[in-house]
Amino acid sequence: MRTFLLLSLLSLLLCCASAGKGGQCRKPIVRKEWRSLKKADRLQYIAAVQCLLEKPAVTPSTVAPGAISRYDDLVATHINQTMSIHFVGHFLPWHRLFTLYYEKLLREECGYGGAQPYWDWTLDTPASQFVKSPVFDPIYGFGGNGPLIPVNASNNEVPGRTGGGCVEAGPFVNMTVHLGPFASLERNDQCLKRDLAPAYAATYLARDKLDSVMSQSDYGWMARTLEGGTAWEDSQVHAGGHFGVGGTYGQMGDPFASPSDPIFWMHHANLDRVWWSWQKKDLGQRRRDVSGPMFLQDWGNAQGGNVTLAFPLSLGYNNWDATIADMMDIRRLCYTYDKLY
Ligand SMILES: *[C@@H]1O[C@H](CO)[C@@H](O)[C@H](O)[C@H]1NC(C)=O
Ligand SMILES: *[C@@H]1O[C@H](CO)[C@@H](O)[C@H](O)[C@H]1NC(C)=O
Ligand SMILES: *[C@@H]1O[C@H](CO)[C@@H](O)[C@H](O)[C@H]1NC(C)=O
Ligand SMILES: *[C@@H]1O[C@H](CO)[C@@H](O)[C@H](O)[C@H]1NC(C)=O
Ligand SMILES: [Cu+2]
Repeated sequence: MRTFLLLSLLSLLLCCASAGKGGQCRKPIVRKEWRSLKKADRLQYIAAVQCLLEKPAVTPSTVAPGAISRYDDLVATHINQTMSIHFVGHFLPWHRLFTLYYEKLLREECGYGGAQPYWDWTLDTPASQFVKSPVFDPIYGFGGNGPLIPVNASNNEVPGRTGGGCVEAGPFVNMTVHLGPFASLERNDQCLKRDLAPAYAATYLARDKLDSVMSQSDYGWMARTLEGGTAWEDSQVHAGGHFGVGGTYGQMGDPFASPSDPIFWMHHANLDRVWWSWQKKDLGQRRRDVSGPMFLQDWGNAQGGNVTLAFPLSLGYNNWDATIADMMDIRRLCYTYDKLY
């Protein structure tokens, strides 16, 4: 008991020395749903994203020739770690850190005054509502679909996909994506593509899917239910947002380069809100509950054990590392959500 106390005290001290990732928080910033933001705030957020797209990268071009902008630093980090941050116990903590860092960059390097917004996709189902989501608005949103590109037999067809070409409207029509597809870190200039799949999205982003995540009693199964499996029919809310927006050809459907689409952060902020909503139902217990494999889909722990609170999380060249323990309580990270599930 005494050792435990000493250790928690020590970790508290450590946390407070590393600016921004913990310590005293007088006034947490409040993450809100996109459509509930004032229009001027939505435009300010989009402007900050565009600012990040223009700032120079910190990642050395020798390791990632395609990392041109400060925004690309994050895409490169995600690409580089894709095989070790998905289908593992630290999937949610790593993405909590990743989204927190993005929010920090928008605020500290691009003058954004608010918090990272989230996209509550349950508000955009059934399928007939999906494309009308305020998130896809061409002025006060991220723009919508690309034109329909027939599927190439060598590609995996997302059921009910409707686009696949370069986004046709909105603030990111002229965005140049430098990285991807997939694991490549080479420079490969492309447009931003979307391939909306409304029926798929509506199935996997619906309230019943969310409820099955929320009703799990331990972290391991909650996280696994949220992330789903690797086949379309095993999809869950995480896949629903990625393939519902990215389909077959959009960056959101690329497990490696998905952060290339600025909608990524809206989706992951909402997944983070799902986790925090779940934690808040029994915070005493759930701010310490973590499990699941250290290695990709190693559910039987054949390659290694489960993660623990001490497990390290890294954002690579962004030089902003943490442990799972640091990510367990958002009150220490100085943000909150206006509403919980
Ligand atoms: C990718 O990860 C490896 C191993 O951690 C590291 O050596 C390399 O510098 C990383 N590259 C990028 C672009 O982050
Ligand atoms: C199908 O896609 C592959 C890989 O993207 C490409 O090499 C090939 O040329 C495409 N084939 C057709 C018929 O478009
Ligand atoms: C995109 O580029 C075209 C051609 O340069 C320009 O006419 C258009 O205004 C640009 N759109 C946006 C949203 O920046
Ligand atoms: C590893 O985590 C899973 C949940 O993902 C859990 O069911 C299992 O009991 C854990 N294994 C051990 C040895 O704690
Ligand atoms: Cu990811």
